[in-house]
Amino acid sequence: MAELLIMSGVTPHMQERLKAEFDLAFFADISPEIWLAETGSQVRFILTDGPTGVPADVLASLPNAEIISNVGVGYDGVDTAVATGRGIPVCHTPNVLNEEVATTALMLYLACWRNFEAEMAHARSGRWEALGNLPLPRTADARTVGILGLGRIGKAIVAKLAPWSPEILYFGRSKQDVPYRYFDDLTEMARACDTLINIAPGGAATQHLINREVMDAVGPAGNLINVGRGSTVDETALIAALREGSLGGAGLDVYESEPFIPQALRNASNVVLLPHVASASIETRRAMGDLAVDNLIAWKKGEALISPVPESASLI
Ligand code: NAP
Ligand code: 8YV
Repeated sequence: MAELLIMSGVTPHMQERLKAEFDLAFFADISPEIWLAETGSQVRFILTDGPTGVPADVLASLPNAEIISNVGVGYDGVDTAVATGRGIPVCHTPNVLNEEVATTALMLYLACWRNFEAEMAHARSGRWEALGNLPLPRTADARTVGILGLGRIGKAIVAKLAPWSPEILYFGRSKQDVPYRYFDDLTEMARACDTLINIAPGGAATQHLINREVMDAVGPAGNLINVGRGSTVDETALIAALREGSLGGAGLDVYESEPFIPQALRNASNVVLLPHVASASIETRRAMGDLAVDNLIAWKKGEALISPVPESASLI
């Protein structure tokens, strides 16, 4: 039997817990076409993560799938319309990663404004002794920060930025009851801020929302921080804007075609790059893994799901 198909995202700790409850099959170990045709009907439960999701052809080959549990809060790799249409709820891991992701956003913010990557390389290389100091960077204090996606993590980012006394602006589909200036136009917010932080979900609705016009509006003295999804930023336009200096700098954790990072970004001196590690601490990944496993066990036992995505509400 292969009742739980593990697409990705499993850790040894999660595997121990899952082994006690389910018969496991690992997508990495199978030849998908043959296996799915012969064994796909046995699969009732699916575990995956943000980058992998559940490809449409795989889901279509699992006629008895009952639930998808996603290790990660972003679930743009899962087609929730198809899942809902088939009566399959999707679960994710909100809240347990808010602080970790916010810490990463803060580190990128500080690194960009204070030119930390170049300063660290300067110290390590011995060039300080030979050449003296680098040109002075700009301060991280009292900036005007525009948040695209003032949700759970967006609010944690705002809280972590507080000691740097920023003015906070935000853009989203709806105005919230918060003491920050709301914009219903992203370009207008970009014009008003000197740091644009993206922490909105990926997917069709936010595809390339941060386009060249928005980047130019942030401007030559501004920084773009992306800890949301790579798909939200037009990466080709970003490379051009950084090269031409119409956008001052960028701090990036996510990219359009992960794990590929375009060489032009890797060569650019005005960017700070991370390999999609915003939630990547031992403690936070364990909490995310436990929540993803808890959802699967709850479902198997016929108990209420702990953290279904909003699109699954009609199924619960
Ligand atoms: P959340 O609480 O649902 O917040 C999402 C925010 O985005 C909301 O404020 C929402 O506001 C806004 N939003 C949603 N759709 C939008 C649209 N089409 N246009 C403009 N704004 C939109 O989610 P969260 O828990 O904070 O997580 C946010 C995202 O961060 C995840 O979906 C994931 O993609 C990303 N993330 C990345 C990492 C990483 O490792 N880099 C880690 C965790 C999360 P409105 O509803 O008012 O529009
Ligand atoms: C994870 C993420 O790195 O939660 C998310 O949306 O992007 C990250 O926390 C990813 O889902 C892999 O588990």
